[in-house]
Amino acid sequence: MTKSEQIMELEHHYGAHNYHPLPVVLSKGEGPFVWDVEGKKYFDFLSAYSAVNQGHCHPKIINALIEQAKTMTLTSRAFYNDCLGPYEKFVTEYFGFDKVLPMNTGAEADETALKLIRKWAYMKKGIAENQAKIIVCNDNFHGRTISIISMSTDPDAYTGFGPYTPGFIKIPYNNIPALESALADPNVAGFLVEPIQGEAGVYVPEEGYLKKAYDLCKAKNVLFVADEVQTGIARTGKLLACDHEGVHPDILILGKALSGGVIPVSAVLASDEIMLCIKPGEHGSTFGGNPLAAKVAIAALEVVKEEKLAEKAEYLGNIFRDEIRKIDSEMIELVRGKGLLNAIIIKPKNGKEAWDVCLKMAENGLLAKPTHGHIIRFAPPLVITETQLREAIGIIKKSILAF
Ligand code: IF1
Repeated sequence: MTKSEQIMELEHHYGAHNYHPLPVVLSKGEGPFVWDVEGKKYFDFLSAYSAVNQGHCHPKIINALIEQAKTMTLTSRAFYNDCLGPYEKFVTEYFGFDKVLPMNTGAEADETALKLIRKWAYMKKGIAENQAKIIVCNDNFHGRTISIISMSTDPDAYTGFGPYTPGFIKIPYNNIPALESALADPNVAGFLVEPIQGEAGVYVPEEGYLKKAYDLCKAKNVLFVADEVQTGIARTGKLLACDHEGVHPDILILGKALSGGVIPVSAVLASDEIMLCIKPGEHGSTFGGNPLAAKVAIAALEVVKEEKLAEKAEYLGNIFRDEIRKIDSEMIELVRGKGLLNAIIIKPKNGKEAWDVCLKMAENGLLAKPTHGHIIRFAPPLVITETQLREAIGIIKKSILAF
């Protein structure tokens, strides 16, 4: 057996089978590249689902991690530490909010947002206890916890995990009339939405959808809550995907690239009016806001500005979509996206489909993964150069035309 096969066998034998990875065993990452255990080099066009926007092992972020790791890694929130306050100031000023509640994973941040919406509903909006409702969109993805999958319309995400958390109203995405009628319910406290639906296959709503949705929520005293775990941190060509429409969400949910993919760091940002609804002892997390996370997140966010990653994503994303659309193949049904969050909808040909295209691209030195069978998401680290991007596009073209 090759070393890759040996390692895949270990995972198969000793690990839960909750994923079906491409048969590639990675061992090194640097910038837009990863290498497998046999030493083969690939362009990483998944970026760990947009967690590695700053590139694998960015020196500035790794150095921040190493320096802090030698000093103090975790205090818990039972005590103060000298990293959290400065980070809280930095990140709230960076995104323009009064306060931040630091957590670790995206799902934890989404759950925190759900709790904040409900607390605010009872303490500020005056909705009767336990009656608060939250509007979510069909085909959403916000994480894997029980309450989050209770919002899901994807049978793979919720089947067999019931009973489900009540209090969610599901409406079609990118559908203003549906939102308008759902907002008629006086017990609605919040609207939780992804500015672009990543898992659904990079579903970009029509221009103006977010702004109209925001305005309708404000007119009904309903919180507009943006889950930017995947679309945030420069991925779509702006610091936040909401910035494309000048929408400042009432609650902002961040994760993934908030740490540059170095360690789990997530955050919920909001105004004092909303955030102070949670009192001491009503929410928390052992690792939330730990010194390592604080230092790593500051470095990761500084890299975004210093290297102008949002501007790069905007410029390179246009090149990507233009060039892919020029490929003359009936397998390419549609190319869509914003910045460097893009997807190709693949039409099966002679029984070959998205998975086969991904295997062929891997053979040719580029890693990407299908979502929902026929859609391939392309999300390289935002540090990729134009030359490297054009080389990667060549690999995608060669791979698709091979069928
Ligand atoms: C998996 C998907 C992407 C997210 C948004 C919250 C979370 C995610 C918009 C939760 C996480 C990850 C989870 C990972 C694969 C990946 C994913 F395919 F599952 F949906 F990116 F599209 N909000 N997305 O995208 O953050 O708790 O994972 O830190 O679960 O397979 P997390």
